[in-house]
Amino acid sequence: MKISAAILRAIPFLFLVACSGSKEDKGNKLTFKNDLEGNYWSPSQNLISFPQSHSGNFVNKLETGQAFSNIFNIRVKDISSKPVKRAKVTAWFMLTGTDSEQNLVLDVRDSTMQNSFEWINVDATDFVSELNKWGKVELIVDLTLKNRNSPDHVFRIYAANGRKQPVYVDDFEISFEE
Ligand SMILES: [Ca+2]
Repeated sequence: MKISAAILRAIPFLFLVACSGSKEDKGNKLTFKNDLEGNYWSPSQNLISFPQSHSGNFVNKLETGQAFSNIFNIRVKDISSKPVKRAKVTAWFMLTGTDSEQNLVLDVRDSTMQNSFEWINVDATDFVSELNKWGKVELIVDLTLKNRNSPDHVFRIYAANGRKQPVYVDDFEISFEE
């Protein structure tokens, strides 16, 4: 499902942030996690306390006008000095109705972050069939295609919903393989 151009234009300019959350080096796999218990990565106003959180007390609540989760920006050359070949992004989603567009996104941006080369998404409904229950959503991207892993590119990773029925998101995990 495509997110509307208006929403894409509404993405605020975001500075590269130092990675918060954990970075574990497991051989050739580099992993970044965010359980949203703090306002890690590019902070989001859509971080809320939620009794049915997937972890801890906090989640992102995404709906019209509050479309974006906390956002992870990383320059490709800051991931590894070796070429990164594959990204695996997972997050937990809870859907509350049918009027929502629940995307998990890896946006390949230029070095200034102003321009998107490629917007790669997965629709959470491919993974989550029941409303009001948590389901794990997975986006796997081959970074060797289309020059995605050029060292100066920036990967921007987030969840979004620009429609009126709320989507809850928790527990991001991003792994890059060399
Ligand atoms: Ca949480």
